[in-house]
Amino acid sequence: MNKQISPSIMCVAWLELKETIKAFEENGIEYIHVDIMDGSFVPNFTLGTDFVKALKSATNIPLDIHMMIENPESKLDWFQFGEGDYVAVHYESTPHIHRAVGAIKARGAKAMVAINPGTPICMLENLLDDIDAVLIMTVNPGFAGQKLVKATLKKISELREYLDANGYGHIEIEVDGNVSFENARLMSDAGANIFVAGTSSIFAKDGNLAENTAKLRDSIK
Ligand code: S6P
Ligand code: MG
Repeated sequence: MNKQISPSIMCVAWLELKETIKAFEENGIEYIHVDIMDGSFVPNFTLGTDFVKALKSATNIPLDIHMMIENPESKLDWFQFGEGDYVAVHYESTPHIHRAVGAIKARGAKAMVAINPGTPICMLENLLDDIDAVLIMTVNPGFAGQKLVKATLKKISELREYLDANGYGHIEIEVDGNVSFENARLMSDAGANIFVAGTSSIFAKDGNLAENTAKLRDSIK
């Protein structure tokens, strides 16, 4: 499967947003990961509807919108997205996860279901016919700059094996949280193919964006 990079835009130096988006384009970045938090499903607030709208008009890079909000199915309409974009909803965020997935697909976007480190992969079983990707959270959602929850590496390989063995080989696996250059290699070997890149890789202080992107691509090849 194609290995793709999805930088987490909440980690950007805000006053350099425009230049950073230009650098994403110059470096062939595949998605822009946009964290939406509601202060309830996760203990933080971040980006919202107007920011998504502004990003959509600033670049043709598809968005990878990570909804960390309660009952996303009732709020998806507030956000601008469509064909080519990914939208991830958390299994734990609603009793109506299947309805949320349907609402994303009805808009022509690709549906991803996210699971927290403590949620087992078996919870995805009855959603597999309807989704395009699974987002394995490799930290507890809410903040950038956290440490990898090691047990999630096993979840990636078990999920990849299960998908391939059961006719779901087309379903992509995204990983999010402490995707450092070292961890990205382990995640890639385990079967992940979309990598959310934040403070531990693409925005790391010791290199510029082009250098860090090249280093990350080398880790996941
Ligand atoms: C966390 C959020 C993530 C972070 C990303 C940051 O709740 O969903 O997308 O922004 O993980 O990357 P790093 O390398 O700082 O962990
Ligand atoms: Mg995220």
